[in-house]
Order: sequence, then structure tokens, then C-alpha cells
Amino acid sequence: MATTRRTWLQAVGVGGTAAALSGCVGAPTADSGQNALTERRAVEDAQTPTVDRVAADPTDVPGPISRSSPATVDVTLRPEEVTAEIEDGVTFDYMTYNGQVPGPMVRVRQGDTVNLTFENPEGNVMPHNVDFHAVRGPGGGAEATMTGPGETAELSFKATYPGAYIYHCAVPNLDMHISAGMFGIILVEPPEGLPEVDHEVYLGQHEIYTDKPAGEEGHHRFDMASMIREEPSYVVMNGEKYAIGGRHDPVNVKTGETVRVYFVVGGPNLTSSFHPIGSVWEEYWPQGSLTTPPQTHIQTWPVAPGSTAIATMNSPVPGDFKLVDHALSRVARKGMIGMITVEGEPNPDVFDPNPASA
Ligand SMILES: [Cu+2]
Repeated sequence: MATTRRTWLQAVGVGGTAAALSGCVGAPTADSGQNALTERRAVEDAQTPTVDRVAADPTDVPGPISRSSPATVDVTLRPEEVTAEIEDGVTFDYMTYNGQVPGPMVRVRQGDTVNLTFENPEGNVMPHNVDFHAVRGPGGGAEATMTGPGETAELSFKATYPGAYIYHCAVPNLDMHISAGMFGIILVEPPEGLPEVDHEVYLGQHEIYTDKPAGEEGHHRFDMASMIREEPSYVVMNGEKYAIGGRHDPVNVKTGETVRVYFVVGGPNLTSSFHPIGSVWEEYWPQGSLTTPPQTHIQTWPVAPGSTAIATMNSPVPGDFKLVDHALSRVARKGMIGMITVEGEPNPDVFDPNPASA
């Protein structure tokens, strides 16, 4: 298998570079190749989405781990290149893990061994791989999983420390692949597990660099120059403009229920100022680190690209609570928002929007 991969990489002229750069170190090469997806599809119809949705369902979170001893866990990741809408009438060629942004949340227990199968589908255009920040080993697994279209790689690693960690593509054009959607979370639970909550929610922020301003209808191509300037057209939660609570359902909970959010910032370049409008984070674990007690009553906390946060909220009053990057032009102009809708009886003792009527 390794020989096959090496042969493919030599054929596209990136073998040595890939080995040198994989794993959180890299620089864009002159020929990004990302628009090869558009070129390939131009003969067909580049503006037609190949999938209805790339936004990950925020409630699709693997259940808590009840085991009291380590196990071997099988995980399969498939880098899928798809065309989808960023917003109505605007298409983009995404690169994803398993067809969704962020990629599927992986959940294991400290001490578990992960047997990863990395399947690069036959119809892809690009090489891909994965670098897990929960891995101790070269490139977080990037070199071991480097595959061309039609190739499969396997990697085994032990999750030796707890926390929520990003995983992301780490090919030489890693910034481009992440900005096209290639990132997600692996949660490593401590042996004692996590406190019980009513809901768990999975969200990810990243920025998309295109050749047109946000909102201009048509097919948006990836734009290397704007990425180098770090001036994205879109900054989004779960891959699409206003995905959660706009284009798709919000997260629905009831008053008094505790929601634990697992939040990842893929970047590749912008730090998120993560804030729940109309609330605070009751508990906040910066960097997704579970080895220190949480901060409490946190309003806004920076989440760097390549990192995560774990946070809880719990509203005593009903309403729509918007989760944002408090760099608010990204919300008002570029799409970065997600919504938790809290249902329940009004609670005028805590919040009364119309006191004169009492
Ligand atoms: Cu990739």
C-alpha cells in the first residue's frame, strides 16, 4: 500500500514535499489544483450541486462512552470532493470528510486504540490525508494516511491523553484543503467520563476564500490570492452561510436543559471569538482541554484555528440563542451564525420583555 501511494505522489510531483510538509507545517504551492474540481466538472455543469447539503447535523454526536476499560475502535474517514451550496444560488467545490463539514465527530476513551481506515475515493481529483491532534506520532498521522484517488491507507494509534482535538487535512496545500472543509473533532473522554448533560451539540467554524463577493450568484471558485491575504468571502458555521437555524433546523432544547457544545475552528487563518448571544457559557474548557477545571460564566473566548472549545449553556428563559464569532462583520456579512432554540414557559422573573403589561 505504501508503495502504491508513493508511486502516485511521485506521479503528481509532490512526494518529497508532502513528506516534508505534512502535519501542521506547510505553504501553498503555486498551482493549487483546487479548481481542478471545477475544470473537471465544467464539461458537465459546474453549478449543479452534487449533494444537497454539506452542513453537519449538529445533533449527530456519538453517545457518551460507558466502558470502564480501553477498547479498540474502528474509524473510517473518506475524503469526499463534492459541489454544494454555500447559500441559495451560490455553489462551491468543497472537500470534506465523509461528505460533511465539519467531518464526523469521533469519540473514544483515553487508552483506546483507534484503527483508522482512510479511503480516498476513486472519483476524486486530489490527494488527501488526516492529521489528528490527539495522535502522538509524526504529522499526527498525515504521512501514514497520504493517499491519492482510489487508494486506501490504514493507521493505528493510541489516544493517550483526554480532550477535544481537531483533525484536519495536511497535504502540502493544507490551508486550501481546510478552507474547503477538511476538519473535524476527535473527542477523547477521560476514564471517568464527562458529566451527564441533556444535549450534546457539534459545531465548526471555518472560512471560505472565493473569487466573488459573498452573495453573488453562481459558481464560486477557490481564490488563492484572497486566502494569502486572509480575506475570505465567507466565514461559516458547519460549512454553509446561516446553516444551523437558517438553511437547516436549529438545535431545539427546553428551558433549564444543559447543552454541551463541542466547537472546532478549522480556520485555516481566523481566530473565532466564540459567544452565545443572550447568554454566557456556564462552563468553558479552553482548547478543549479536560485536565483542568472549567472557567465559569464566560462571555466570549478566543478559539484559535487548529483548536477547539467545550462549553455548556443552560437558559432559564425561552427564545432563539445565536452562537456567533463576536467579530461581528463575519456574522452580518459573511454567514457565521448558528442557533439554539429554547422552548418553554416565559420566565418574567428573569426576563420580561414587556413589563408594562404585567
Ligand atoms: Cu485534503
